[in-house]
Amino acid sequence: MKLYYTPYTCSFAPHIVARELGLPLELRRVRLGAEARVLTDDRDYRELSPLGYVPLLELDDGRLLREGVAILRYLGDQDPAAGLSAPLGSFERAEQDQWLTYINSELHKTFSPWLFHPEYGEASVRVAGERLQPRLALVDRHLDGREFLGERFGIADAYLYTVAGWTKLLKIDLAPYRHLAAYLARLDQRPCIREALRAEREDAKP
Ligand SMILES: N[C@@H](CCC(=O)N[C@@H](CS)C(=O)NCC(=O)O)C(=O)O
Repeated sequence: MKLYYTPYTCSFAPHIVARELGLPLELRRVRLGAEARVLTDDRDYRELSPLGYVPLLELDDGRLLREGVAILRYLGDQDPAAGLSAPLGSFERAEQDQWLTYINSELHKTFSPWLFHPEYGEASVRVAGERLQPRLALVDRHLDGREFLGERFGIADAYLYTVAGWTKLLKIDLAPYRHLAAYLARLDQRPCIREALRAEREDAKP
């Protein structure tokens, strides 16, 4: 399988999951933007992903899967026994979907104007900042007394770690969200997360 990715973006979440499960994954780095390119072979990335965004998963038979949540679920389901993807039909799975959807639509997309679309302008950055506060607070309350979003580390944790980690890039003070801050610090130490980070750094070397 190939994962089309860009360092420090949401594509880090499926990268973490693939490593947690020991799935064979080739990294294909993408330069985002109006003229998005696959850097390994200087290919026009929009031929693969028409809107030019990561992540994108390419299976060994050439089939393509877009959308981070779908990719996370697909990867997690490759090894049900590992428990990263909750069992089909269980309430736990519905809760996991609840978090995946929340992270995608309420957190990830609220960060977007800051990180990837400066053209949205100052006003949208201010509004995004205001919208983010209650959304982070909700996650923070949930993590009070919990190690992970669910009973164990799962695909939604890989996504939350990635997206909430952008608070560091943007220098958003996490002091009001101490449970979330502690959660991120714990996951910073998780071996597969460290390995994924190292692999993306190595891959970025000229
Ligand atoms: N709906 C997509 C959105 C993915 C997305 O926003 N990716 C960002 C990186 S985190 C991106 O590639 N942005 C480039 C752009 O919008 O041009 C998903 O959830 O996978």
